[in-house]
Amino acid sequence: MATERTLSIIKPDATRRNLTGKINAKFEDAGLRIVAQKRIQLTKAQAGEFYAVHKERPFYDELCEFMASEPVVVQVLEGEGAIAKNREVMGATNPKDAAAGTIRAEFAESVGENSVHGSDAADTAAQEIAYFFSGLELVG
Ligand code: IDP
Repeated sequence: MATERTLSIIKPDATRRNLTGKINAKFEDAGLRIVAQKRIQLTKAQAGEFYAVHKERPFYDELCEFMASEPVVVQVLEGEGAIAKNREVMGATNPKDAAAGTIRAEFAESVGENSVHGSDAADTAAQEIAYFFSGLELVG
């Protein structure tokens, strides 16, 4: 399997509860390398642009408010099959459905406040990484 990069976000419910280190340990234990990382405060407009694909969904406004409510940690994870591996480590969107040991099973508070975002495919990973990071910030 090829080495890939994927975009991860540690969401406000997790940064608020000081869970960044515990979540990063899950990534590293799964063989994912954190090759770029920064803590930022999104505006609601920036959150809306990032999640534009969901703009027709009923939870869009709530999601954008939440993502702008407190700082997030945006990061690039690298590894063999990193996109699928990260989705596996994250667990299902709704923590009630997430497998034991996954980030969302252990830390998520609800289907909306579910601690992490991870890109779902190679094209979205490339777009999402470019949304937050310049080439100079990606040191490999
Ligand atoms: P994913 O994050 O597991 O890829 P998506 O379906 O792409 O899940 O949804 C994006 C984000 O939108 C979720 O992670 C969650 O924060 C939020 N979301 C999804 N479904 C709901 C819902 O039914 N109510 C509130 N927020 C939701």
